[in-house]
Amino acid sequence: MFLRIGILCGVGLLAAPMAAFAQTTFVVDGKNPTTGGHVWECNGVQSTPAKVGDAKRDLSIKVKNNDIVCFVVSSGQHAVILENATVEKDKVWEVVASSGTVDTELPMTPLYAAFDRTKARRSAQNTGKLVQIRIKSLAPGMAILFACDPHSRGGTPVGENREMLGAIVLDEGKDTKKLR
Ligand SMILES: [Cu+2]
Repeated sequence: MFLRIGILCGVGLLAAPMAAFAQTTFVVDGKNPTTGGHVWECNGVQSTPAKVGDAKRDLSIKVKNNDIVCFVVSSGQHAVILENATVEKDKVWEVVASSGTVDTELPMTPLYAAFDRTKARRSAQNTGKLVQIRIKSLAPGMAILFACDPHSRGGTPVGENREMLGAIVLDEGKDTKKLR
């Protein structure tokens, strides 16, 4: 009897990805690796030092519209910064209800001078589950830039060669809406 239930569950799992409006959840994990430093990691890929405001980043997460990006912290303390939050929120992406917030302005200190303070907003939390966003209308060539408070601030010059910078870009190969 238990075996039969197992088989039925298996069939259900196989059928799910075939749904017309399949939705994938990407977990972006803030952590302090044992090798040192601080990273965001998604599907085994870790962020490497990059430039605030520049979309050229090794951690480039390919999503399709309707997917969920879930920012969490498994070690250390890291708040996610959405670098262009005020212009993207509710247009390019939206916060999943009751999943957290990304409304906090960055501190008015020179450490954050590389960010556009009129656009950048950070999550309320810096440990555990931070916030989830649903991708609404990401277009080819666009990038949702994200960073960490505090590990993306500072630098010499400020904003250069910073840790925990990533991008969310459109997976054009998977976005069936674009192919039709
Ligand atoms: Cu961090």
